[in-house]
Amino acid sequence: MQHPTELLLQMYAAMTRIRAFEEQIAALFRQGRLPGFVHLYSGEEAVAVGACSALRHDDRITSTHRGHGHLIAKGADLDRMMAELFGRRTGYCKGKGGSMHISDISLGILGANGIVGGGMPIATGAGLADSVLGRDLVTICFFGDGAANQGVLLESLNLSAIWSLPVIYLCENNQYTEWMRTESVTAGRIADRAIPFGVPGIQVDGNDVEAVFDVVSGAVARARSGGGPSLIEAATYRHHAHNEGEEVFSGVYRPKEEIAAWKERDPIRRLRARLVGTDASATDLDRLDADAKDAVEAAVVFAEASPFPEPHEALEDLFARS
Ligand SMILES: Cc1ncc(C[n+]2csc(CCOP(=O)(O)OP(=O)(O)O)c2C)c(N)n1
Ligand SMILES: [Mg+2]
Repeated sequence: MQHPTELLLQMYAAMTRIRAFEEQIAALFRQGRLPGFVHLYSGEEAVAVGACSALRHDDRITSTHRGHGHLIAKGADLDRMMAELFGRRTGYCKGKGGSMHISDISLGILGANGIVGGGMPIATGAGLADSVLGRDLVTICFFGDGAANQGVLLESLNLSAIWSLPVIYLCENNQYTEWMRTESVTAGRIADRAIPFGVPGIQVDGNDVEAVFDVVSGAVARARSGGGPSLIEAATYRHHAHNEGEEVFSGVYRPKEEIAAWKERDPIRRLRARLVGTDASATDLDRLDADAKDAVEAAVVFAEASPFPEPHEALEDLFARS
């Protein structure tokens, strides 16, 4: 489908923001300036951005341990994200949650999640609440190929199917579950796990932001109009390690040629090539690249200038209150 240049530029801007954020995090991690674990999303940007561009502002997402891209695509504040990664009080969780616990309910972000598959029941519950309360909201549940092997996916698909819940289960198949090739731990096609439930199961090129946008838009329209859930499997690839610093213990487990071949299909380069030649110029795109870098650098300045939480705050905000 043909998309207006304005939409493509918005998607390009969001994808470059994610890339700039992740590459900055990688550099900070190498310099020993970041406490805690990070799982980076570079290479997979087309999935988060294509999907979130098909949502309304008040729609919802659940995210994963590799969540920065989802959060940025849904509009999360870079300063508060960066401050959280630096463990500062101005962060999303007041510096006490780190990368895998960022959420922003006002933006419909129901949370990154360190539990593999943990977003599935949350998304299903959100869909149930929206359905019971008659709200026309849609929830996208992002998860990985490894998470597709959690039994809760089948429980979630079952409940969403019988109750026609407005939930889209979006699997990011990045070809690896930690340090194992997906085929070595996963039988059959992940999209086919929808079949027994009578739910549409669709595969899409996850490095093509327009294809993701189209497929997710169809699923959103279906969900919003009462047609029920969908399962989408997006093929993609991470440019970085499973977690930064893995080389200390992981050994080499991905062939160099494979990494190079996927980098050739870099989703941002592909969109850039597609955009140059429309009424957008290379200068417009360079400006968006520069804006993304500036925003990320400003976020680092903000984070480093922010205070750490006080010791007496350590036990505050640990449990949700109704
Ligand atoms: C319930 C649970 N089991 C195991 C882990 C350890 N773990 C963290 S990430 C991961 C692999 C996830 O693979 P996938 O779902 O494909 O996501 P990707 O890292 O490739 O984005 C595992 C097993 C965990 N965090 N939670
Ligand atoms: Mg994976």
